[in-house]
Amino acid sequence: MDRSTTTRQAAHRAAAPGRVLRERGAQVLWANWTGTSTVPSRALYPHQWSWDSAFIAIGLRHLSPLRAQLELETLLSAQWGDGRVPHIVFNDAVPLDAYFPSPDFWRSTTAGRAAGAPGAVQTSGIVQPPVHALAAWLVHRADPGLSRARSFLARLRPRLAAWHRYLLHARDAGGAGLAAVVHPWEQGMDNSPCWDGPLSRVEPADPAAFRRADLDHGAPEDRPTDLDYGRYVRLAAEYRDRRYADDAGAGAFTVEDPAFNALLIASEYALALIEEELAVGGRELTGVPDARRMRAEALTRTLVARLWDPDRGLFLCRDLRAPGPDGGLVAERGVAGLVPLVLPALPPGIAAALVRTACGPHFGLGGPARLVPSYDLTGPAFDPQRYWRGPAWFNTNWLMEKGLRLHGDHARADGLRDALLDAAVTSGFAEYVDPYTARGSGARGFGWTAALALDLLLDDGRSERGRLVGEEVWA
Ligand code: 9WN
Repeated sequence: MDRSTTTRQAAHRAAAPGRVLRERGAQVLWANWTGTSTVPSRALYPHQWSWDSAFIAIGLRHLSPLRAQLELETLLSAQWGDGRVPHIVFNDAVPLDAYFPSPDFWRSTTAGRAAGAPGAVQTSGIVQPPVHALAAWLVHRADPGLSRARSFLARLRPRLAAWHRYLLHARDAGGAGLAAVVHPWEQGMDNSPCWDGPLSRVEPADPAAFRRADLDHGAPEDRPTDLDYGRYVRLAAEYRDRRYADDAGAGAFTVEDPAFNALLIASEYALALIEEELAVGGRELTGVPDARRMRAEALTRTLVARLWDPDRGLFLCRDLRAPGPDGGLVAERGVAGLVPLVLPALPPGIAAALVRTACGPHFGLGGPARLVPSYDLTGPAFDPQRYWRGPAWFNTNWLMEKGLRLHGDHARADGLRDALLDAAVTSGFAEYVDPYTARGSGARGFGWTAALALDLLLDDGRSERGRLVGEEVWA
């Protein structure tokens, strides 16, 4: 066999897993596409979710830039008048009992009227992490010609700006400049042990007053407990009954979270790029992008001042309802505390400390853990199977990959990327996996798992294009 034949065969072997991932990942995204957006999972989550759609658009842009644009347009067309982007946009063709809490629980068109909920579509009244400007910029970059022809960024920009304004003003419950979440579902890592303390003050709703639909599709040991659900329902019902008003001090659960705020800051940088792109040929946005970048840097300093724990070497959540004038930091190590690694203006000493923490005994990256777990491997509440109490999730690992690369740690980023691609395919695009074994749990054919694996496969950050996109957004 000549040398060129063996080289060709080796190249073929290396390309094969990529081909399988591309085909199967695309199948998941096509199967979950509804015509205007993508469901996270046909069975467990049969509507449109906010941060899922942003992550899904980031992967979808490689397969269909048009669908990726539609995904974000559909979500943002359900934005409320006060700027909030709801965490669920309901599909009225789906039966009411397919998901709980359903539209008749949230009652957005009546209870949300004062806050400007849309009349034509039903939504939830809480939010999720603001990954949308970041997604919009990456989607634009995938096909700038199509984006300009459809005025994609011009139409989205005012909505994205209003969304960030809402978070930075209406949600600044602590008065320091960071956005606070008022429900664990808002932060997206629903039953993280970080919430056990803040949630313990919430009286659970009567279990007879609601029926969980998630247990029709998910194993109870993979899902939050009934006690957690009772508290989620109580918090959401009280917010609804206050007509979704963001009166500082009203809600029993009010937390500043490092991942939520880091994603807001990353999206501020992306919005600056969007404004720069739109300013070409027009004068109305001159100076705005620079002001936005300065704000992103100032917010990074505030994040460090409010949430950095130098002893643990990671960011913590601040429970604004804990005793004390400024609440208190929650002494639990969650992956949310590592996510600020995506920020370019992080002091170098803090970025280095975050990488050490990720690779140390609590998160095990490059050691016993194949993927970064959602919670401290040595923590008292660690459970490798239960939802956000230990399993590794693909969105947080994708963010860690970006953060490692941004701070120049390409070897670790490459290792994490390869582990993520492998776990995505072998688990059947599971919602989450055991961090040690990568055995899948939760839903299969999960939207953002497929999308973000495709993104790492097709725009791996090592190509010239990947580097350019990454540097523009994150540097
Ligand atoms: C509540 C859709 C969502 C994700 C969240 C994840 C899970 C919902 C649920 O599913 O939350 O919003 O019913 O458990 O925790 O991050 O956006 O995929």
